[in-house]
Amino acid sequence: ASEGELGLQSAGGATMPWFPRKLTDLDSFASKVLSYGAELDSDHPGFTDKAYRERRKRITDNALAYRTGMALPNVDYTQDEVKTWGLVYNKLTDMYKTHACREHQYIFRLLEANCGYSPTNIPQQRDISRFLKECTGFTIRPVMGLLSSRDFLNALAFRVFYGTQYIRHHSKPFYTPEPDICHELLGHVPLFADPDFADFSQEIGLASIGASDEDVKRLATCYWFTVEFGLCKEGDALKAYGAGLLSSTGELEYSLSSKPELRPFDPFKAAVTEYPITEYQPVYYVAESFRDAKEKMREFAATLDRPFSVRYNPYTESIEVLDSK
Ligand code: HBI
Ligand code: FE
Repeated sequence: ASEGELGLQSAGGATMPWFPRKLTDLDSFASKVLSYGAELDSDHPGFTDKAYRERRKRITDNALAYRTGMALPNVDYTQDEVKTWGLVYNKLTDMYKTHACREHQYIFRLLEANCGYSPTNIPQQRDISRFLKECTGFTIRPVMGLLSSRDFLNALAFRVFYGTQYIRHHSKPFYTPEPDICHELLGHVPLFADPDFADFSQEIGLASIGASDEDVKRLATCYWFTVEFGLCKEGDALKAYGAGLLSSTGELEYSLSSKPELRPFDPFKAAVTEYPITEYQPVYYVAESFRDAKEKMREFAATLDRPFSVRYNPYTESIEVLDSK
């Protein structure tokens, strides 16, 4: 097998995992989905619903056809889809007042004013991406489903977020085993408009570029305990900023109850903490602030085993490799 087939490339005599160098290199990722991809696994509520599967396929075909520079595909959501969205939207936005961090609450109002966020309308990626670009330079692009940790994190180095465009099955409006628009648009999108959070996310992304499989796993675990399930301090109070919490009525309530164990965010510790993926988290990490989390993440990234360092050049929209650390 050639190096290309093995996903390796060489530079300066060293072999490193392949990684995207320019924005258009991300085009190939949309079709590289893991389990809940083209075919749904059997524990998915939509597994036996033929109409749901066909609908989902039509939406993911958009992602398959999308290329950098094209207009982002709009989806004409059905009344039933909007109804599911409305149920989730109303219940979550009610809880945000007391449970969401102030950044999320502040940006959520901007999304209502600028991007069509409302209980009776599902916002479109095109409007969201334009908004995020103006706030922090982040953009969103469509994806067919779950990507590998490496592909997903590598895109964050470019300030690119892969978002699904389909919605969970209507039979279980408050449950989904995979990301869907409720998770992406209500949970993730608001924080990518916050400058410190955007920096933090890109920091994880840059560290993942050309990293070993072990280091990608450590970074994905940090991502899990922050971007997905992070809590943060707000004076004496605790608030949620993780998208997995902000898109789950049940876990959002639970995470701020006295039940789970709380630990101060430390990427060296978080990176090697075991976690369940099908039940509520027994442990949450609490960040002092996004800026503090970013600085800690940078210190952690500097200790990872990589014979080169990288930076993102926003003018050329490409990754530059710097030979020595
Ligand atoms: N893929 N499409 C998509 N969306 C995610 O949120 C996502 C992913 N792949 C991996 C992942 N998240 C994380 O659990 C970490 O492994 C990075
Ligand atoms: Fe997510």
